[in-house]
Amino acid sequence: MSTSEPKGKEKETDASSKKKPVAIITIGMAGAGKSTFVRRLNAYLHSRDPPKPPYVLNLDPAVTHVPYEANIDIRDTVNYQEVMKQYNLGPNGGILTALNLFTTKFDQVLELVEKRMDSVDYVILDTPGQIEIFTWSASGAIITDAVASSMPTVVAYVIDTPRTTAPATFMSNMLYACSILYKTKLPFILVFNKTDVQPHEFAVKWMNDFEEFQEALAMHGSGRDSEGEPTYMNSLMNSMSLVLDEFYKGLKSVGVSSVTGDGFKDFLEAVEGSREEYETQYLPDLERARKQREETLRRSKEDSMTRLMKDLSVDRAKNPNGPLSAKWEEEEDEDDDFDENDVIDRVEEGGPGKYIDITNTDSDVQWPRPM
Ligand SMILES: Nc1nc2c(ncn2[C@@H]2O[C@H](COP(=O)(O)OP(=O)(O)OP(=O)(O)O)[C@@H](O)[C@H]2O)c(=O)[nH]1
Ligand SMILES: [Mg+2]
Repeated sequence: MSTSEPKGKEKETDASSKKKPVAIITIGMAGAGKSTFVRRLNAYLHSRDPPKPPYVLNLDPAVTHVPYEANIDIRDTVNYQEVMKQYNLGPNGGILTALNLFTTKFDQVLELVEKRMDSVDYVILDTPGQIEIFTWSASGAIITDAVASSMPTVVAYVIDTPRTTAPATFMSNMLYACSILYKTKLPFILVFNKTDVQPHEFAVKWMNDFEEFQEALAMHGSGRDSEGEPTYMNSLMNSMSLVLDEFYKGLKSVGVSSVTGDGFKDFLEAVEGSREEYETQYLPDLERARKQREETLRRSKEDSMTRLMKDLSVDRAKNPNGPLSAKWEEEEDEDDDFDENDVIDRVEEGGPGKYIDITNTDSDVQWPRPM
């Protein structure tokens, strides 16, 4: 059953159009439904009255078919197959290197996004299938920080609900979410996807009441070894559930179906709530960290200058003609064997989020590829 909102039923606040757009970074385990979620969110925003076309970025270099029209697509800048060949890499190393190469051009991405700041309300980022490539790489951190310093940003952690009904799987997924939250420190929304297959009420129950979760744990396995003692795994999970209880307190969670469109209204409400959270919590922290960094940098610069001046005076005393004969070495042409392209906005001419509705068709749509 689809509960996607009919046109014209939702009230829009005009004030929000004057605000900066919110960036939604979609993260989740492989196959959790990130790309389908981005496709549905894109369709949902287009169907609003008035339409709110988002600015969409695909950061997955290895995907062969993107089910939405991305404004910026990493595949236009870096050829992942070529990277694998040139650098002798396997698939994951290839994706990671492609992302690293793209990150070196992320200033261009931000420039393109900034050009559209006034006309879009949401900037959506779809990340590579292998979650750790984005969450545990330097480039993932650089991209996240760069986006979060330019606009309100929220992490949408997409969960494959039918695959997390087992308490142990649920817990490992939540621990992963927890580690991303503490790493990025950004407002965080747990998105229980695929609710058309498996409603997410069980997860809400487990998050609200850890005794319910412990009961589920006990029911799921015997939880006791041959001598009747709780198994190591069971004790560990029981203690972990207490830790996670703290983590759940500051979290928003919604259930969605990226196939039927169910729950997307709730998701956008959670995003608006996260904007406030970003402004009241993340921004002041960011400002504090920036000041601290600047201060450290200033001190280290002063320190280096003093040492440099000292060294120069010693050199001059030793060799008065030295500086006159010093010559810069001629700059060598950088001969990179891998050729990257500049970042392009695919729909620069057509306005933000030029959109083709493919949400109700299973046909294999061939997206136009830039030459
Ligand atoms: N029933 C159902 N299936 C879904 C839903 N969302 C995604 N799927 C299916 O889940 C599979 C994976 O979806 P993707 O969107 O490719 O997932 P992903 O996280 O982007 O995958 P990778 O980028 O490869 O990690 C596809 O077969 C989707 O059709 C949903 O809400 N309901
Ligand atoms: Mg994907």
